[in-house]
Amino acid sequence: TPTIYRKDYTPPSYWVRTVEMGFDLDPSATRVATRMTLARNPASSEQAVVLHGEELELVQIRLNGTNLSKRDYKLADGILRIPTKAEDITLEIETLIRPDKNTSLMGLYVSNGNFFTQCEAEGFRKITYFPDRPDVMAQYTVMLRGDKKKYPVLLSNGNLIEQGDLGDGRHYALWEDPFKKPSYLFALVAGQLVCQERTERLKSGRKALLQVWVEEGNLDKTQHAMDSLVNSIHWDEERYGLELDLDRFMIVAVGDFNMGAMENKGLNIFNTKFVLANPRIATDTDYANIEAVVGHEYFHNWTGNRVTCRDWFQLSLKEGLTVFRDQEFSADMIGTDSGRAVKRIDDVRVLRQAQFPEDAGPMAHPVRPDSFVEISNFYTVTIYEKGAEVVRMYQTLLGRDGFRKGMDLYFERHDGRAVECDDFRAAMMDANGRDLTQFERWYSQAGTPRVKVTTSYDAAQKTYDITLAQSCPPTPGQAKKLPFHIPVAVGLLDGQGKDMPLSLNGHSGQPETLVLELTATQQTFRFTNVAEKPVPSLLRNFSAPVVLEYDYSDEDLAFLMAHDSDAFNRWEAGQRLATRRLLALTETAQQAGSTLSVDVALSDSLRASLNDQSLDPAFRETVLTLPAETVIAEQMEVIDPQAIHTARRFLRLSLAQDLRKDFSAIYKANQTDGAYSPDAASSGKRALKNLALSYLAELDDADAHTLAQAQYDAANNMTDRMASLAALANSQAPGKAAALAKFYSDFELEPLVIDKWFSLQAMARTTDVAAVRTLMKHPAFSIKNPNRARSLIFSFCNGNPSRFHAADGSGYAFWAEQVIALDAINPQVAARLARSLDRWRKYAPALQAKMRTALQQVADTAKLSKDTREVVTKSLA
Ligand code: HT7
Ligand code: ZN
Repeated sequence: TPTIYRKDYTPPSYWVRTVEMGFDLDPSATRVATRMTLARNPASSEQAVVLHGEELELVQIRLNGTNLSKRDYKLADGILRIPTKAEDITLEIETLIRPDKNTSLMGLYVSNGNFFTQCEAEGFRKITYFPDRPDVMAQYTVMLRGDKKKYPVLLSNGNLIEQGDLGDGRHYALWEDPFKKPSYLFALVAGQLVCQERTERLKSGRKALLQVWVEEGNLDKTQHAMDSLVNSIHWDEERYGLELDLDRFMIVAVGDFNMGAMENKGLNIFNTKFVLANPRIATDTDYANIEAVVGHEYFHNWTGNRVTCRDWFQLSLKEGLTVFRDQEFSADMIGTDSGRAVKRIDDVRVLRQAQFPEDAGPMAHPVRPDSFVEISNFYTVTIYEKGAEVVRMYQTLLGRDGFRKGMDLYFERHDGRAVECDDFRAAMMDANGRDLTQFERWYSQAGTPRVKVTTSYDAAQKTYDITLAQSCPPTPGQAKKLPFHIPVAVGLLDGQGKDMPLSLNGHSGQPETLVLELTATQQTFRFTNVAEKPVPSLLRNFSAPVVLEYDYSDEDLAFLMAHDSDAFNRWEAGQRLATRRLLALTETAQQAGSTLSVDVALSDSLRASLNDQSLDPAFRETVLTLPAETVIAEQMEVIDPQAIHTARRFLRLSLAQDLRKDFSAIYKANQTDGAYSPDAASSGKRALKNLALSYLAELDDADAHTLAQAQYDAANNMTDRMASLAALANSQAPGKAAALAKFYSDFELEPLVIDKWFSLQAMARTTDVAAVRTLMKHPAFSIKNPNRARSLIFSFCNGNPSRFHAADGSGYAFWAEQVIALDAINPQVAARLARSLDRWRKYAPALQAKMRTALQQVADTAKLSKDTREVVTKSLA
């Protein structure tokens, strides 16, 4: 299979002006009739119309009203080429497709008897022959026809123009999208669905109809998604001056979906996981995720749809920007400074747990990749989360107002167009009169930069020097890196823990945080009038996606934890302290016959934060949460999953012993009485209370069992229920099996809750491969449903490292089996699972050998999708 290179971009030979589509919906034979008008693109030298098509039965092609025979076109390797030089042409194409056999969930497919589409990135070509590339933008009119009883609801993009009966038990609906769009934003939905709707007044005074469509029986789970949509609409009006451009905006939930959701113009299609919520079935995290994903898809309406990508190498142009926007939206919805900090911490955690490893592994790629085999493999944490960090750095460098000016100019210049990441950067530069040429390297160079900091204080001169030195490790295809433009936000704390006023290079009266711009390999910044030797607070609010190295003493870290005015860095100091202990414990755990021990200094610092009433409960919860096993793993030369697990468990147990009384008091003090509400204050209290429960559960004694069981029995919401069930599942509590069984029977009819049930067990300490295999035999398990496969198989392979990396290699053999099985059903989902062994070279030789065998077993499979093949080939390279 060929590799596609960014440098090979060529413009399309023909533009498509209008598309009229007719669908005769039938699960086993849907007829798709397409009529399109095309115009020659003078910028192309190709003398042919080039159309993509996959898994289609071609019934007929007509060019300007004349039937074409096989001699008139060439069809090979998914490309239909019709030689012509004509300026304007009309093409009519009829195809037949089989949605009921479509298990890849790309193109048109059936889920629970209803029809759905997923066209991004290259799914439209599974519906009809078309120039399926994002720079071809056209206006669509869509006629849907189907059985009235089986498919009472017929939806597509844009406005409903007409609907009616066709006699013969069938009916139709005609939809027209007033905006031109690339084919990846096309959507249709048909089936038995019901909706919650409301009319909302927009900033200009116009009214828009908002709908959330779900299967019958789920209407009582749509309120939060609707509220989130309304909040998103008004947030984009206020923060960016962007108004909804349609009279109707629909969200539809589907149980079979490869990703989180899809921003199809005016007809967003969502994984049920990111729509359905009520206190009975959804946790606080679910509520927050729904708000974020509804926001994300809605914000795409401008950043992605109105201005789209020229080619898929530019994917982060829309995804990085839209993730940044949804992060800011969620932060604003919480509203408090402390809430913003917690959100920032959560986002940085994702970056460190998932993106840093990607950037250091065989699939590392720049935010704007140079090549790919299968674009679906590039919907990555680098494109999304690192891309969002890159966008955030513009804001850090230019300020909020400067960033807004850049956004305004971006829309002014590019509305209705398909553009590149460079165009976004140019808009930011030009709107602010700033040279951001070097900033381009954030798009072109992969790898996580390291910034090494050294400081020196001159008491006589009262100067303080901060020297920043940057480097970036090699990544596939990029041995050497040029220096990045890195904003490093710093503050200096005096002996009382107060921010010192900063004067840099003679300029005094600066605020307490300054953004140093590191552009060379090494630079020194001299602060003057520094009255005493400060403790530096570096990379405040995580101002750049880098690894920052500074030789803090334990005392400095405890001091920052207690005093830093930057909440992110208060948290960060605690994480550094804990990481130090965890790495030392891991090393000890690797030596046979050793006993683990830890000093009380960490407990003392954590106790102070735990009991600090001036801090929000949600923030305290983040401080008391130890770095994840995967984060510790990234800091080791050679990863030893068992030793990391032993070390982390040991530290959690010692903290539970040292802070037992404190945790008990916190548990009691943070009860949320009354009706459930997912607001930030209540969910923060629950988070802290459940953190206390999880530490107390480490003691695994009768008191802890009773506490967890009592919470389980009394819970009036899913957050408390899941937290107590997890505590029981990871313990030796006598009631553990009964609680798991009761949970199942109570929620048997709620697929999203049963996903949680599988997932919780997959990640439980006692769950080994044999137990996962047993769970796979459960009647509720199906590998065909992505959510279910993720809840069990992915949760085990990615979320239970010590069991997955069992010394006998049984986890890897299981992984290979599941990748191969999934690949035959759904290549995208299989390729995601294939990523679990990415970092195999980082492990001890004995494990490496077994991982390699498993990877090779997948690679040797004859009929493997290009999705999975790309991942395993790059892993083994
Ligand atoms: N833009 C959406 C991408 C997406 C997707 C990509 C490949 C395969 C299936 C997919 N479903 C959705 C998601 C988003 O970022 O909003
Ligand atoms: Zn997106």
